[in-house]
Amino acid sequence: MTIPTRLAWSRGCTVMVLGLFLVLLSGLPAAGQEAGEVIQDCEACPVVIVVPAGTFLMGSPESETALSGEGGQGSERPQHEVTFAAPFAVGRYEVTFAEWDACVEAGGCGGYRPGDEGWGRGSRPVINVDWHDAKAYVEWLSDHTGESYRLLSESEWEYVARAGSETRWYWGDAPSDQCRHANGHDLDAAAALPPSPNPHRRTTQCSDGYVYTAPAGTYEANGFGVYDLVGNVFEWTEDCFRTPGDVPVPAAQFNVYDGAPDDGSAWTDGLCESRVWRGGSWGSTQVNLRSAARFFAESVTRRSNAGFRVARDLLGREPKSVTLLPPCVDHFLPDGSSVAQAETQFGVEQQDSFPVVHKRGDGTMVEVVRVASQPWSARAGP
Ligand SMILES: [Ca+2]
Ligand SMILES: [Ca+2]
Repeated sequence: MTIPTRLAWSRGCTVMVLGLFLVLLSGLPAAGQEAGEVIQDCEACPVVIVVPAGTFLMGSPESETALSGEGGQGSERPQHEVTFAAPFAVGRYEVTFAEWDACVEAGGCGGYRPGDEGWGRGSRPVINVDWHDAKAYVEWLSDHTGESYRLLSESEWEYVARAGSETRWYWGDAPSDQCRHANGHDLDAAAALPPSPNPHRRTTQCSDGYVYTAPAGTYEANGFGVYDLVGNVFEWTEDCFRTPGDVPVPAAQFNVYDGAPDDGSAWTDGLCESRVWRGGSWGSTQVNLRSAARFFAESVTRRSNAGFRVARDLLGREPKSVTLLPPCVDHFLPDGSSVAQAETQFGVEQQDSFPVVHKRGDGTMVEVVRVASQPWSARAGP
């Protein structure tokens, strides 16, 4: 069902309850949103695909990074379980230039038109966007569609990338399979680009056909039906980069994931001047295309090897802010009452406000929060 987005209550406790059924229905995914379902909210919008709820092991074992001679080492440990209680949707592809340019043409994204380095726009992933640019895009997309778009949390990114796999790469443990699945630093890139001063840098012995960015979806999808997670462009995530004590020390010495969220949420109390990049890029060698590999960059960094991917919630938007009003336990409408009945009985006005409704019945309190121009969210308590 559709919850009206423009309805607002007049004020505080003078106004009361919609039916419990409204609350419960607003907290559930819309019918038919099953894992694997593909959604596109507008012609110029990114295509997203629903990934299932589940639990996975985030990070890498010591045996994995010990082989590499480079890479994240302690920044990927300890391995820890993360559980996603509900399905969510994720961009099947990195956000493309066409999608970005649609935002600009519609007056969003700060009017910023990032350069394409002469590699082409259209279906190529957008590049030269920093974290704030990426945030501006998902904010515009949310406003444009009425849906809740955002960046992925870092754990969501790795959960989606692994798609149930526990191997170094999501296609297995054989690096030579890279070129079927990802645009990385391949033989073509090794021939075209200056040699790296890094002695550990090893070119994968295959050709993927692209030195720089490849059009979205050029390679095989992973187990969740998502493309280009690793390679092509690094992908900004919501998470702040974190080191013990927030001191930028060599990550190899620490279990950086100690204290990380286990519910799939973003970790945002670290060094928030820097945000986490995931997935490696067209310039990354095989070790940096591993599912567990982590990177970070200052949030104002615009690079030709970094873009982003969107996530879309299925449960309605999170409130941007909440103003709690005193609990109201009377002036109920019966369960199942309509919005129109509430309007009539309580003189609801068409204005933005921040109502909170408490309903106490059968020992259960349900708190309904609505923020201006946002759909409902609900929490049930004892
Ligand atoms: Ca390549
Ligand atoms: Ca990527």
